[in-house]
Amino acid sequence: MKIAIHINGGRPDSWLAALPEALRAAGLGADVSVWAPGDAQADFAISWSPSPAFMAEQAAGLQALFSVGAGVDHILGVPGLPDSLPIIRVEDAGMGAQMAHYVSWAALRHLYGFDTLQAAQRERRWTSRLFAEADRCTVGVLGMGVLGEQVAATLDGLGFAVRGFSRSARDPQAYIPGVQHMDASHGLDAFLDGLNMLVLLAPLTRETQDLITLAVLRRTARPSYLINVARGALVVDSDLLAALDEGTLAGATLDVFRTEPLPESHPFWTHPKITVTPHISAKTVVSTSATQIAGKIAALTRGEAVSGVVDRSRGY
Ligand code: NDP
Ligand code: OXD
Repeated sequence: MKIAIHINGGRPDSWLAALPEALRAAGLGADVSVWAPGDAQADFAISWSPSPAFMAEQAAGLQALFSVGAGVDHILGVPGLPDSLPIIRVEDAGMGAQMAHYVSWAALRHLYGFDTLQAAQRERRWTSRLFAEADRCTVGVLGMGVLGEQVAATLDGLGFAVRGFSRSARDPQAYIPGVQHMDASHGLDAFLDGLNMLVLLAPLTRETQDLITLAVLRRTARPSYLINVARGALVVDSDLLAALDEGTLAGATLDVFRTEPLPESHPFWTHPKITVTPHISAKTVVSTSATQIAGKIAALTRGEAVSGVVDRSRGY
C-alpha cells in the first residue's frame, strides 16, 4: 500500500514521523512518503489544501483523500477533484477540547470585562464592576457538530445559558442536558433572538458563506459579542465593522479570516473592539489524528464503512 502526504504550504515532517507507526499499530504495512510531482500512484492521500498539480496526477487513482483538518473547504474547491473520490475529515482527535478552552476564554473574558480591567490597571485605576452573571448571558453556538457540541457542553458547565443551532433536528430527550437545541425548522431568527454572544462553528459551505450580515447581527441582543472560530468567509467583514460602529456588537474575537494570514492593511488588526488570533483555536493533534486516519484506512481495506466521510451535496 502506498500513502502520499501532501500538506500544501505546510510542514509534513510530523505526519511523516507519526503515520508509519500508526499504520503499523493498525496492522498495516505501507510505503508512506511526501508527494512529489512524478511520484507513482498512491492508494490513499493525507492532505491540506491540495494543489491542482497533485489533483491532476493523483486524485483519479486514490481510494480516499484524508483531510488533516476538521474543515474540508480547502479541498472541495480545488480544480480536478473527482466527484466520486471519498473525502474523509479528522473528527475531534483532540481539537474539541482546545476549541472549548478557546471559546470559554473568549466568553469569560468578555463576560467579566477583563479588557476594561486591564486598561484600568494601566492607568492605576481601581475599578469596581457589576458581578458577572453567566446564567443571564445567553450564548448561541451556530454549528452543533463534533466541535460545537463540546463547546456548548463546556459553556453550559461554566454556567452560561446555552443555545445551539444546526441544520438537522436532535432528539430533545437525548440531547446535552441544559443546552437548548434549534434547527432549520425553527428558523435562524428564533436562534438569534436575545443572544448575548454568538459563536460560529459551522463549516464553510454554499449555505453558510456570507451568512453573518449586519441584518443577522441585529437580531441578537444589543450589544452582543461575536466569536468566530469557524471560517472567515461566514462573516461579511464590512457588516461586522458596521455592527461594531453602530453598537450592535460590543466586540468580537476572531480566529479565522477570509484571507489568511490576515493582510497587514486589514482594519481588523487595529480595531479597538476586535481581538485577532492567528487560526489557533484548535490545531490538529498529529499523533491522535494519525491514529484515527490509520484506523480508518485499515477499516476501508477490510471493506468496512467509516465515519467522517464528507457529503458532497451538503459541502461538509
Ligand atoms: P461538523 O461537521 O461535525 O459540524 C458542523 C455543524 O455545523 C453541524 O452541526 C451542522 O449541522 C452544522 N451546520 C452545517 N451547515 C449549517 C448551516 N447552514 N446552518 C447551521 N448549521 C449548520 O464539524 P466540526 O464540528 O468538526 O467542525 C466545524 C468547523 O470548525 C469546521 O468545518 C472548520 O471550518 C472549523 N474549524 C476551525 C478550526 C480553527 O482552528 N479555527 C479548527 C477546526 C475546525 P448538522 O449537525 O445538522 O449536520
Ligand atoms: C480545521 C482547521 O479545519 O484547523 O481543522 O481549521
